[in-house]
Amino acid sequence: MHIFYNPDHAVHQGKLEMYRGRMVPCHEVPQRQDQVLAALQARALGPLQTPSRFDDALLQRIHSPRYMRFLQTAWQQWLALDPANAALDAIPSVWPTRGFRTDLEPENFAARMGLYSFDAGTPLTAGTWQAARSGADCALSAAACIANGGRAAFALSRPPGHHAGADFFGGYCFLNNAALAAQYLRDSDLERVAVLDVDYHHGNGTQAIFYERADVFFASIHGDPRTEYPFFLGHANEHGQGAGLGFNLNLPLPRGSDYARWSEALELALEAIAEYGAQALVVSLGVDTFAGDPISGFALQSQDYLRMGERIAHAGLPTVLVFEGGYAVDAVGVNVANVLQAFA
Ligand code: SP5
Ligand code: ZN
Repeated sequence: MHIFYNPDHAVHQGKLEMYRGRMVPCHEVPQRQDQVLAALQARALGPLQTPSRFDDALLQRIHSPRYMRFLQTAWQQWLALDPANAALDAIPSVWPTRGFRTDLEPENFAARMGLYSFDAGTPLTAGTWQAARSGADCALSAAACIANGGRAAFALSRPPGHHAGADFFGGYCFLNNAALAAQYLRDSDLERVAVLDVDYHHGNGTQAIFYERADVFFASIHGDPRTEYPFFLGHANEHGQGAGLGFNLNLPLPRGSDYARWSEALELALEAIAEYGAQALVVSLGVDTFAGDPISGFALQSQDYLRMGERIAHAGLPTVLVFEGGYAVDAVGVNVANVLQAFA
């Protein structure tokens, strides 16, 4: 297993996120990645590799130029409002909902924050761009490794990516690492790529990016959006659109689901991926399905991640795994290492 990580991930360290009328400490903390790194090193799962630097043009295969320009310059704009903002994070508070225009980029900074986001739980910090950029480089490095004939590579990147769309951030995500990896594989010789999203939360960003495409199949197992974040996407009747019709599979499950229930959905997802004839697989590997996760509602145990890894490996595809959620800091390392160890 080739493992790529971005050592500078900790420059993105949000302070507070909005929850029920209060600002509460961020769940998506640097310690998450440190824990996974320590667990992987303890088990000697493979060499740790520093990611290569990829061209902006590769990021723009997924993300819009104006969104990337915004992310890159947002912190400077935030400071330009008031130098005292250096002590605070930037958080959106106003959004263009139905009937508003999104074709024009407002001049006002708060308005631009809203144009390019969908929640108030994702602070933008001084280091956000640097960390997201180097995290994307991890995913692209892992994809390049597979495109060059590797069997499996893990992108241990922070911040996560699967909620980020072509031109919006949210759900602790800024650049869609899994989508970037899938696109990189497509731009190599591989004609059909599948993304399997096992994070507790529906990968709305990844789904939206590939929704009208037949060359990337998206399958996701997640908490039912009728009760679970991100609420507004991830239902079972979303099958894709236009050329993409039939290439999107959502498997929402009720809160409380354990591995017996969860693994039935995994069988369905892997059957669909096999039937599609995928030539490579990208796994959005969130471990917030863990029973002890502080913000999620499934009941998987640490041992279950061994079975998960074994079953995904059994698909027999060249695979890029990308780190997503998982907020039980004390268990996140063991759970991710279990998936990777059993996979290998
Ligand atoms: C990548 C990923 O897993 N993103 C998840 C984003 C979820 N954001 C909303 C979480 C709501 C948290 N509620 C706090 C409960 C505090 N006890
Ligand atoms: Zn999640």
